[in-house]
This record gives sequence, C-alpha cells and structure tokens, in this order.
Amino acid sequence: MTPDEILKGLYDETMVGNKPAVLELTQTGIDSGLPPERMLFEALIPSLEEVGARFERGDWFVPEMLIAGKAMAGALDLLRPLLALTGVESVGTFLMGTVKGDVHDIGKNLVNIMLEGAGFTVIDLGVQVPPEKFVAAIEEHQPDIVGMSAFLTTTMPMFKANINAIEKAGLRDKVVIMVGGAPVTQEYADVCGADGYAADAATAVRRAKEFVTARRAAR
Ligand code: B1M
Repeated sequence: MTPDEILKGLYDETMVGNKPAVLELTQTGIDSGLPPERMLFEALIPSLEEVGARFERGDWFVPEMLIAGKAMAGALDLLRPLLALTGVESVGTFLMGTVKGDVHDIGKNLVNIMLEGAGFTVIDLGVQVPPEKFVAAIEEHQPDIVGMSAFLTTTMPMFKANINAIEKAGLRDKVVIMVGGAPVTQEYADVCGADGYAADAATAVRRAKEFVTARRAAR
C-alpha cells in the first residue's frame, strides 16, 4: 500500500468505527515507516473532526461517535510507543485529568503521549475527576503543572471549581494550572483563573516546557 492509501484508509475506517481495519492499517503504516505524526494529524484527528461535524449537524448520533472514538483510541495505543521517548531524564511532573462530568479522554491521552515524548513524567487521573481528587493528587505527587481537560461547554465550569478547591487547600501557589479541550479558549482560561491554555497537544507541550523553565529560573 502507498502512504496515501494508508492515510485515506485510516481516515475512512476511523470515521465508520471499523477498529480492526484501523488497527491493521496503523500497523501497516508503522511497518512501512510512515511517520506516526502523519497518521495522527493527516488521518485520525481529521476523521474524528468530521465525525464531530456530522454529529453537530444531526446527521450522526452518539453510537457513531463512540465507535469512531474507540477505533481512534486503538490506533493511539499502537502509536504511543513511537510518539513517546523512553529513558529521557524527566523535564517535570504533569498531573492530568478530565474534569468531573466529562468522559472524553482521547484528546487528553494524546496530550499525555506528547508530554511523555517531550520528557515529562505524566500522572493521569483519568476522566470524571472531582476537585478533591485533584487536590489529593497534588498533595501526593507535588507536580509542577496540573492539567485539566474539558470537552463540553457544560463541564468547562469545573475548571473554576477545581481551582477554587486547590486554592482552599493552600496549594494554588505550588502549581501551574493549564487547561484545554475542544470548546476551551484563552479567554475562558483567563476568566477561570488558569495560568495557561493550549489549543492542541503540540502547543500544550511547548507551553508546559516554558512554564517549567520559568519555575526553575524563579527558584
Ligand atoms: Co462527544 N462531544 N459527547 N463523545 N465528542 C464532542 C466533544 C462535541 C464537540 C461533538 C459536537 O457536537 N460537534 C460535543 C460537545 C459540544 C460542546 O459542549 N461544545 C460532544 C457532545 C455533545 C457529547 C455528549 C453530550 C453527547 C450526548 O450524549 N448527547 C456526550 C457527553 C458525555 C460526557 O462526557 N458526559 C458525548 C460522548 C462522546 C463519546 C463517549 C461517544 C465519545 C468520547 C470517547 C472518548 O473520548 N473516549 C465522543 C467523541 C468521540 C466526540 C468527538 C467526535 C471527538 C472528540 C475527540 O476525541 N477528538 C467530539 C467532536 C470533536 O471534537 N470534533 C465530541 C479528537 C481529539 C484529538 O481532539 O478532544 O479536541 P480534542 O483534544 C485536543 C485539544 O482539545 C487539546 O489537545 C488535544 C489534542 O490535540 N487538549 C488540550 C485536550 N486537552 C487538553 C489539555 C490541555 C491543553 C490542550 O492542557 C491541560
């Protein structure tokens, strides 16, 4: 298969949630030396974006989103070792979670993979993380950065609730707080009192590195 055929196949089969075909095509891509970033950014992510657009238009429904998401997650599992470097000295510790009420995790997991690839130690609290769990994990792991993802306009207010809980626990000055997720904007991040925002995984890594460098310099 040519690279273009693999990419087109990945786009089409992710869209219809054909996980076995997506896994096979991802493996074919890996075996033939197709860069994992191309599979991600030229096929898998655009495919999920189209799924989202169809859902928004009312053409597709939750089951279609679910199977497409599962197919994408399977591909990410195969790509993870190629995207994440190993044996690199830790740049810093990043505590990450999707906020309470929100089960979306593909974007969060992708940010995690890219952070690990850049040398961060990532502690992933998973999805539906309540404020008290963020607080307990900060106390336990003492991360440099706390990252929160929200993918629904209805769950974005949890950023503020989490930040309030972190403040109340006397931990706000000890961590940098970054937020992100599909509906989040820089303006929203500012309003809820976060230190940083990124629209995508690559920008999240760049911002995280900048924050850690600034923290080290300030000590
Ligand atoms: Co849902 N969903 N979903 N969904 N889903 C969206 C998010 C939606 C935009 C679809 C749409 O209408 N176009 C819409 C939200 C609308 C809104 O509120 N603005 C939506 C909805 C409405 C819902 C339900 C309410 C549907 C329903 O039940 N009626 C429901 C809610 C469930 C809940 O959480 N309580 C629901 C459910 C689901 C599934 C479970 C079926 C499934 C999730 C599977 C999973 O994640 N395990 C699902 C899916 C797959 C999607 C879409 C199609 C794809 C999401 C995705 O994985 N994108 C999505 C449509 C879309 O996004 N276009 C949609 C790919 C991923 C790589 O991108 O997630 O944006 P993204 O992550 C990016 C950036 O956001 C950023 O970096 C990532 C990588 O570049 N980023 C950060 C993420 N976290 C960051 C943190 C940072 C910095 C950057 O710093 C800490």
